Amino acid sequence: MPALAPAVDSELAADVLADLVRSGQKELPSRWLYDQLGSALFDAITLLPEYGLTRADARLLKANAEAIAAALPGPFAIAELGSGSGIKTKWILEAFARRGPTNYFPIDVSGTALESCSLTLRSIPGVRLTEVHATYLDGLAQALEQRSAGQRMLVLFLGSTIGNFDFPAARGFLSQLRALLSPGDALLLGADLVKPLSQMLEGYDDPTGVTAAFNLNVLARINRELGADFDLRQFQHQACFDSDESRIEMHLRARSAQIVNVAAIDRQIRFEAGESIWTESSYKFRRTEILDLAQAAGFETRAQWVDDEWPFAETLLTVRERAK
Ligand code: AVJ
Repeated sequence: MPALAPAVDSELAADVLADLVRSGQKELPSRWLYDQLGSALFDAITLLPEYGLTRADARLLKANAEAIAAALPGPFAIAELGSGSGIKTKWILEAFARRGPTNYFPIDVSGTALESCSLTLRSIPGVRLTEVHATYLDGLAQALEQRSAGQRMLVLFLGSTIGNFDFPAARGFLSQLRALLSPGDALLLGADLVKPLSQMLEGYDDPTGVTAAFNLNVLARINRELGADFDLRQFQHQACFDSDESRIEMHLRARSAQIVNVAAIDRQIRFEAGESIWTESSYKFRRTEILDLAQAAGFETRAQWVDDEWPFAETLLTVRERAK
């Protein structure tokens, strides 16, 4: 057994090697933002007055839970991609559980996230909760195996997580999801909409600096988990909107030229002054784009609800019957 290999999260190490140690635009996949501290900082973001996304999502689910349940008659199991804090899901589960016993499968790669979601949701009368510790599509496949005969599946993909994918990836992901489902199964998709530029920028660069901390924490995580020596004070959080791509980008910009050592992979990362690491994309949709995306992936639109205060859409989709 090789004694010298340090214990590292090899996936993070692999991404740092592939996306940071290179010339051209440096990048990090946005999923690395969510360690325990990152997840706590994201929860704080959802409380910021400038970040209305999560509240809009919750308002829409609360106001339309009954309509969603009514649109999907018969016995349904519910699977949620990314278990979240669970609060938003409460309204949906209550609406379905009023009709009959409801199996609920929260799916997450984070054990901590699953635990906190369970705490919030397992006491709802009529809900049977089964944690699924897996990636989204693997977890959905597991949940589908566990549902009882005659039950259909409602998949929840809330909070505009779909916005982290670029369009081809989003279409690809929804097509794979669709391929796991059967006619009559449904998807409730939450997606943030295009809004005035200043509102979008404030939402991702708030004056209290919570989003900056959320972003910078990914460097602290690399320090903690890969023994790197990033000096966080030498990096600046930035958010910008690319209107051609219709996405907010978060970057960490080097305030000076510097060299960072990453012990676990025995590499150095060189930064020019002003060079950035691109850490996240948040696509902002038009209502019709969501419908086109869903259609391309083989879903049929049943309803769409948009919040009055903060442009955000909840779209209810079902799997089309195949034309024979
Ligand atoms: C959880 C991916 C929906 O893109 O708005 C919040 C993450 N990043 N502030 C988003 C996030 C910066 C969030 N999503």
